[in-house]
Amino acid sequence: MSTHARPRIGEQHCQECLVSIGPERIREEFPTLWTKVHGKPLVYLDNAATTQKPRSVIEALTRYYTEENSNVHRGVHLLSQVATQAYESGRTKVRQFVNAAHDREIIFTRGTTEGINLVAQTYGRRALRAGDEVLISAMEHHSNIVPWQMICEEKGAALKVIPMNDAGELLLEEYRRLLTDRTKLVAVTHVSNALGTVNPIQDVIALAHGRGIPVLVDGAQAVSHMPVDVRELDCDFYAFSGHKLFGPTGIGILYGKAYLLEAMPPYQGGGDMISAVTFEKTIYNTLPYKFEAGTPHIAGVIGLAAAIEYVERVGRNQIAAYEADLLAYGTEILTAVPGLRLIGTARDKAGVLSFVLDGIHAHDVGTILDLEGVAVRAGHHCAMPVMKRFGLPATARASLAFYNTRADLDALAKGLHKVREVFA
Ligand code: 7TS
Repeated sequence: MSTHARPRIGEQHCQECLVSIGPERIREEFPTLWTKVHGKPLVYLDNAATTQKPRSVIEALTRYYTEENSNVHRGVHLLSQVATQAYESGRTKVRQFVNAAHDREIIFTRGTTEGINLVAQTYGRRALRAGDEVLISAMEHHSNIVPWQMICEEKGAALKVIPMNDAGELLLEEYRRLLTDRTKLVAVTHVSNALGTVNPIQDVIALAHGRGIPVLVDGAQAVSHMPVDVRELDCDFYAFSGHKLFGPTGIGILYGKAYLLEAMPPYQGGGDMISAVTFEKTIYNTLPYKFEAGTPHIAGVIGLAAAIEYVERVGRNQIAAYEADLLAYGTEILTAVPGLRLIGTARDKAGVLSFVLDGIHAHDVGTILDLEGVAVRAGHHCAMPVMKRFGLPATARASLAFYNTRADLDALAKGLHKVREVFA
């Protein structure tokens, strides 16, 4: 293992880290990438499920619990003030990261799933009447399907689905046709976790706004791969998870436009979300606290802030460019594996390589790759309707991050040849 005598990323090299330093240098910052599995060096290609954490994130968590642990928004004592300051500056960091206008538009949640449920249960509950419609896409993760089904069922509203083509691209003409006076909300993923498709989210938003319909974007798979600017997108809500952005699990973000969040009822009741309570009536707190009942994941916010700092030091444009090259290389070498079919061949893709091997179940592919040290996900990827659309029970999926290398993809291809040998 490295002794880390050399400077950390960003300490001396601020510009074009990936290009000037190279991914091998970056890999040194991620301790889990050095582990061995089944006696083989780990080749981690399951980044869509969760990403590994750089040392700076781990150290921020340790420092908080070692030196600063205290509850926020409560104490007059010093540690509570320190924790509150760190927590709120984490909010500012997130606000800057997505270029939101105000800190109060940044709500801390447990993750993407909770952010979407929050909007469904508050905005959705207020806005939906019998006969109304919520419009989602055919490539949504279950997190952006089930919360809408639940509230639609309760309200007698209907869930409508924008179809996609065989490459995994949304059919925008169909989308246009599905937008009607009954549509009360559009909820679409920025990047598909099962296919890698990058949706033309700006067009999706503009078309909905043309009819006065708000749009929620599921950004779980986007924020780690590309710059995201919520004001440029003009989305009404944008949800993502810290753990897919090199930060801790259990922390997520819901961005919402202030005027919408102001008008929404609270999600959960409890401490911190109130400004005054009597047995007769409660006056709710202002934004963002109205949506943050109870002691929040303080360490999670601090770790997420460190993760964002790390990603910014590497550079989001550099990450996007590097991963585009990696994806092109991966596509080329996987296509050369006999009997392999890529699922998800959109023109605009992020680092996801979903595939099936002729006559071999995805779980067998995943299990044999695991024995070779190669970690991929095999299954429906919490997107069962996507599997149904392609007539498959499951796919194997390699998903990339900026610490992956061409050597990782070579190891994957080699592993796949092994899989074929085993099943020959
Ligand atoms: N939306 C998308 C597009 C996702 O990919 C995921 C998680 C979620 C929502 C839910 O995020 P969570 O952090 O709240 O769980 N996707 C995956 C995946 O592809 N493999 O494991 C989790």
